[in-house]
Amino acid sequence: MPADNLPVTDQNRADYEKDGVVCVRNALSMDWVEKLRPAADWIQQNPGPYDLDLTTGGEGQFFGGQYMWLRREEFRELIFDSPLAEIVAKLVGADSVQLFYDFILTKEPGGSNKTPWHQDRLYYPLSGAAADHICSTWIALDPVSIDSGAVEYIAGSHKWGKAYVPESFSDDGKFDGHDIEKLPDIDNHRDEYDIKYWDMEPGDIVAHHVMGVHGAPENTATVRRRGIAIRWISGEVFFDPRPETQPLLRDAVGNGPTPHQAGDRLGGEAYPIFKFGN
Ligand SMILES: O=C(O)CCC(=O)C(=O)O
Repeated sequence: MPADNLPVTDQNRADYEKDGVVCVRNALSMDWVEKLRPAADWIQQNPGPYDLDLTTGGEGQFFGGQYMWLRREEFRELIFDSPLAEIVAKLVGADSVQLFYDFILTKEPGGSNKTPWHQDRLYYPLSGAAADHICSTWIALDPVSIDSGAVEYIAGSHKWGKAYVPESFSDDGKFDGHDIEKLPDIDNHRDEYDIKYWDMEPGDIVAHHVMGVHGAPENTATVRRRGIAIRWISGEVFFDPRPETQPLLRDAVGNGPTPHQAGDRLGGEAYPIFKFGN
């Protein structure tokens, strides 16, 4: 799709800058959604080395798959052939973006898993100034409402100037014990924050900034909630396997398809760069 036809408006760019989060409607066509849905389900049924069953209770699974594009052609096409990379470049005002990884978060109906309030930055085994400006695109594969687990974002939290200790999505305490500030108790003080979420149609995306605080309720609806979150870097980042980072990501970057040593610039075939002239 030529750059002029991208669904990113000046208002989207201004909102992303101000709030650290924005919904871009109709970013992907239904052809993409229909191609990705069976691939998403295949991944859930055939978990790979970086995937996680995040379920902590209730009837429906909370599944987290990572690096799907290395295992299924449909996800590779999403990265290489869809307008997504260029949408992100336009949104963040960069002339190139680099893939970090893709992540699917499927909440089946009836699950009791909340996604805890968290900030993504310290899960990532990365350093460098650009690591503080990664952009995530959460693509809806199903109609999403707050009842089915729409992700909620605290507008402006990307400018709080703080990095918080990661929270485990599966409530297993794996990030406890690090001497890093914890997020405040948001749920008991919701009226003190500007919390935003969007009812989404399949193909809509929400882009959020890596320092932005977000979380999601359990899926109490009768429909599935499949979202694909893709992480995009603009600038140089380096492998930094600090102990509080997400172990599977540490393993993927350190020992995965393009292995890195601590201090290496992220690169190689598993971390492709897409160039545009914005
Ligand atoms: O889908 C969810 O429940 C959470 C998504 C999320 O935390 C993310 O994309 O960073």
